[in-house]
Formats: sequence, structure tokens, C-alpha cells
Amino acid sequence: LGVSGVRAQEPAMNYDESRVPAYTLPDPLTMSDGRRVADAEGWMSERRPELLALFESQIYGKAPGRPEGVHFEVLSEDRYALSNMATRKEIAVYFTDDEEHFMTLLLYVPNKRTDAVPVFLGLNFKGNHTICDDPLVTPSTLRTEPGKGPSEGFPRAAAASRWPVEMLIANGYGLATVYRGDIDPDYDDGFQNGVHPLFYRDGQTRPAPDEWGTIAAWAWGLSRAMDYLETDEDVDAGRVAVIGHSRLGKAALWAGAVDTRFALVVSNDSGCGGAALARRRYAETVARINRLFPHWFCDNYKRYAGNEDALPVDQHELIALIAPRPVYIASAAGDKWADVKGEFLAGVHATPVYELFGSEGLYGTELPPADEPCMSGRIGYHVRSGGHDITLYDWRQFVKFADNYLK
Ligand code: GTR
Repeated sequence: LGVSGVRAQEPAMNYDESRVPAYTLPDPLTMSDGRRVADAEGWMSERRPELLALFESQIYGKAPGRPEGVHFEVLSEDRYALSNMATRKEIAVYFTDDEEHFMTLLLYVPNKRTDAVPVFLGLNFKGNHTICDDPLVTPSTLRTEPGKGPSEGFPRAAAASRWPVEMLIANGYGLATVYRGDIDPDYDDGFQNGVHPLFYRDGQTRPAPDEWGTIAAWAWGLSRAMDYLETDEDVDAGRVAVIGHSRLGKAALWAGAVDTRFALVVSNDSGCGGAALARRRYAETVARINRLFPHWFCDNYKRYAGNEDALPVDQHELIALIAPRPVYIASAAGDKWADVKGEFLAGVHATPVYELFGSEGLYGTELPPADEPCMSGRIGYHVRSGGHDITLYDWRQFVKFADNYLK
């Protein structure tokens, strides 16, 4: 579908809970051929691969695996970062042999450690130098749409409120981050300037309808960051949590679904195409997201614009793909655009899969009160008061939840 075709099918935005249409969610425990999944083994060997392939071909697009040429170079290391509390490293993750294409991973690990540490890994929106007030972080090269970003790039520490590095370090966690633009700039350029062209077959000029969009590319980048973390002695690669806010929360969920090396997954305000159920058509819809961000998903996803009931999956099954690994879904009360209740219900409806593994998930039919996190099961949830953002409050809950599994 072209842009005008998508727009023609786009219904008015709904913010009224009473106007959420009746819908039937696909059952995560029923195979496409009607067979029931009986146990964890059947989930892992049959249903999980089936669902993963559907999400891949219909929503995010298939990504290549790890290219042979991937290799790493520690560009800098400083044991006296953050008032001597942390060691900072900057690592080039080269995507190919030729070292022309790479992303820069910024990593902090606590100096007070007796062993390899658990790490939170997440992409950042504005550049590695924006996550905290550390004067020695190499500024990322801004890669926004020509004419759209600030000409000087974003100032140092511009996003510091979203990255409580000192709090994580004090709690024994490392933090690793990459600028999203290093992997694929976030605008529609026909997939010419990110990682996609590195994988085009002869004569190919853009991804096929079932091949990766930008969100899958970001998720792929998170896996390449994990490739590095597996080699770093200061990091316990068995205890890496992948995290993201908003569009980068969509990427974190997809990375966690695809790549089982991630021990824990955190989605913050990920909304449509993230944790929120598509069939609720509440606020942002499949039609709208594909019109505004035609590069995020694979082209096949556009077929479900205004046609959500035809989707062979819904987002509760994305959460279920993470099972039995712990996942935390965070919403914000004022973030109606992300469909708070749809995010909560995705966790609730993923729960039967967690139960197959003998774990608890998330329960209820109504949203829990604001600022009262649910952490009794392996699907954590909270709705924070306030708007679309990731705050110190959110991170404190993620740390508390992670302490149950990664400590
Ligand atoms: C919005 C988009 C959301 C969410 C958000 C963000 O414009 O509609 O799906 O991803 O951007 O990333 O902040």
C-alpha cells in the first residue's frame, strides 16, 4: 500500500474506553493448525518458533543473523569515571570486516565489584554523550533527517534525566548504550543509510515485504551489542537486561523476543507495535503508525491497517515470546497515545505461557492504581503517574524487579 492507500483506511483516533471494539485475541497456546500446546517443551519446540516466524514476516521483518565480519575494538577505557565510581569504556562494534560500518557502545561498570556484573543495555535517542554529564564521552554523530535535527547535535547530558547512571552503578549494575542512529537513522530514506544495504543481495535496493524495518534493525544492533558484552570480562553476559523507552521499547521487546541471551526485558511506554494490544485500536493504530513511520516495520504490516482482526498474532504473544524470562512492562498514566490498558492487558494475556513454565505472570482485568507496581510474578507492571517519559521512578522499579532475577 502507498501512503494514500494507508490513509484511506485510517479510522478516527479513539480515546474512549467504551468505544474499544469487541475483539478476540489469538490464543498463544493454540497452534495455527488447531493443536493445543501441552507443556513448556511444546511451547519451546513448536509454538514459539511458529509465533516468532509470524511476528517476523508480518510485523517487524526478518533480520540477518550475526555477520561473520563482526568484531570489536575497545576505543577508550577510563577507570576514573563518574567520580571514580565507575569504569567507562567505548567500544567500536564493527558490522563488517572493513571497519567502515560500526556502532559505538558506551559501557559503564561499577568499580566496586568482586565479580562480573549484570548490565542494563538500551539504545538512546540523541547520542551517547547525552545520557549523562560525563565530559569524556565521545559525542555521537547526529544522524537525523537532513535539516531536521539541531545543527550542532544535542548537548552533553541532554537526556540525563532518562539515564540514572549513578543510581545503577550504586546498585551494582553496569549500563551499556548505543545511539540508535549508529544502527539505522530514524527516518524514511528507503533504507539506504543504515545497516540494511550491507545485506542487500545483488540488485536488491530495499528490504522485501517480509524483511526488516528500522525497529528490527535496532533490535539486531542490540544483539550485536550483546555479542560484544559476551566478550567483556567485567560483564556477566548471562545477566543482561535489555531496556527501551517508547519506539526504543518496541525495539527492546523485539530484541528480547528474538534473542534469548537477554535474561530480562524492560518495555517503557512502548505502545503500539510494542506492548499494546493492536486489536484494541485505542489511540495509535496500525494504520497511523505505518503512515507516520513507514520505515519502522516490514511492509507486510501495512496490510493490517484498519484490519487488525486479520493479524495472525497480537502483542500479548510478543510478551509471551520472552517466557520464561522475566519481563517488565511500564506505562505512564498520562500516556494515552501508548494505550496504557492495552499494555497492561498484553501482560495479562501472556500469563498462560508463563504458567506453562510454572511461573506466575500478571493478573487482573482492571489497571492497578498509579504508582503501585506489580512484581509478584515474572511479568512486572506499573503505571506511573505523569506523562510519556522514562524517569528515575521507572528505573527504580526496574532495578527492584531485576534484583529478584539478576542478583
Ligand atoms: C510517537 C509514536 C509512538 C512512540 C513515540 C516515541 O510519535 O507514535 O509509537 O514510539 O513516538 O518513540 O516517543
